[in-house]
Amino acid sequence: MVDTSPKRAFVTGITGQDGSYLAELLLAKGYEVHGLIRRASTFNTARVDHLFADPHTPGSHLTLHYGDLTDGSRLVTLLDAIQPHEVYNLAAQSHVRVSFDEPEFTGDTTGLGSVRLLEAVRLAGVQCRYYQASSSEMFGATPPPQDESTPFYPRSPYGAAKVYSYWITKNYREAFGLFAVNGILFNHESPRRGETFVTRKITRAAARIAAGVQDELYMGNLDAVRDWGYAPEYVEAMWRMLQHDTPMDYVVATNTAHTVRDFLELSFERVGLDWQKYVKFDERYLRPTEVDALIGDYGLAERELGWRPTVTTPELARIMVDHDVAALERGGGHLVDEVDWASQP
Ligand code: NDP
Ligand code: GDR
Repeated sequence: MVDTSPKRAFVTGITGQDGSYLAELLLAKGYEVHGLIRRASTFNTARVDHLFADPHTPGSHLTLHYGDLTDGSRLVTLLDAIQPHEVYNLAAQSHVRVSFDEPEFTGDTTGLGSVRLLEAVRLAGVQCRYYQASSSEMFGATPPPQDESTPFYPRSPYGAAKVYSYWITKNYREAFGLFAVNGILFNHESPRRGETFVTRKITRAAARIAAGVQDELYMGNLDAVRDWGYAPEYVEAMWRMLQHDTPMDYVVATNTAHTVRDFLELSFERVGLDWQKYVKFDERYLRPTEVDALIGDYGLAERELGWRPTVTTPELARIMVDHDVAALERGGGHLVDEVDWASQP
């Protein structure tokens, strides 16, 4: 008998930037989506609230489950109950600077969390395809351009934890025949980017300074070079990796390079300001070891998956600034408004 029920996906990190775009994509494709959320004393689902229908409503295709990547037995129970066709492991302590403050927690979540989930897949006997959110931070000190054969040289507890997750994913593919892939994604941003990552910190400040509600912006290393793409396009690449006939690891990037200084200029220009009048240096935003330059090569993803980016870094800066200006005019629209994020890492 032909199974006509919708495909089921299990997404960790669904409340994050990528998880929310991936959930949108999967729901649009007709999937039943199950997301893992952490229990917190405040609501942490702002990025997916627009997708969430009352579970009592017929036709609700998004279900959220409490759990945590540090709780392996819960992952087994959940996977056994859901029996997903696809598992996307996006959850992580994802802030590089914070990983120097919380190296052990970062290792536990961003590193060991992956093996807990892979073990849960195995122990629950789930027949599924598995996506691991690997990162260009694994390349660290190895000079660009970086592709799938570039050696890893991580420069932070975060990068080191992601290298572990990369290899354990590959090992489960080879040892147990699991269809498991690593997407090695370079920096990707959007209006849903967390407020303490550099692009959003800049676009949000540009909007606020232009509106007269912020006077200055404290920053760290402006010379760092990054390959910044647009998050909604990158989650499409994740999905394509799991639809391919063979499990392989892919770099996802734009193959272009800009400095943090360039991003400041692009963003402040959009609101008609000269960034140099407002930006000040604060050493608290420096990292003990920095990743100087990340520039990807997405050739393999283009050849094998037919994936290519369309949004350039300058266009990305415009999208993000315009969003932050509009949100401010509406008198809100931020995930969190009352905190002085300019003083956060
Ligand atoms: P975010 O920081 O926006 O989201 C991280 C998600 O992980 C949140 O949903 C968070 O939940 C969840 N999470 C954190 N710790 C745990 C835990 N212990 N158990 C369960 N869930 C947890 O990250 P992005 O969306 O930007 O990135 C998604 C993934 O891709 C991450 O693994 C990141 O490291 C990786 N990556 C990101 C890149 C980028 O440029 N954005 C590039 C390359 C890789 P909560 O909301 O409760 O905090
Ligand atoms: P990154 O992103 O470390 O590349 O990790 P982030 O935006 O935090 O930093 C990019 C670069 O900007 C420099 N920088 C600052 N960064 C922050 N956050 N705040 C500042 O004030 C500041 N000033 C300068 C940084 O030193 C760095 O060089 C992101 C995360 O999403 C990871 O999870 C992901 O794996 C990688 O991208 C690819």
